Amino acid sequence: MNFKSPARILKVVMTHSLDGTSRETRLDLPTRKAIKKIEFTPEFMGAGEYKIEWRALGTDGHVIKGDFSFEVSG
Ligand SMILES: [Cu+2]
Repeated sequence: MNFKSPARILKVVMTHSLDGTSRETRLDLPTRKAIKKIEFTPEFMGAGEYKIEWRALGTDGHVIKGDFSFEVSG
């Protein structure tokens, strides 16, 4: 994940869905510092849909959030 300006990550949740079953995993944060780039290597759960939801605190004090999804076919 990349940010235009430094942000402090507060929370990242990965939801894995397959055949109507979903499992949420809260990812461990690699740092508590304000950063512009952060990398995660979450546990691979095989085929299905993955949704990553994140929340961060910008240097201006505003909370920013977003999400993205991808699918693994198999
Ligand atoms: Cu702001």
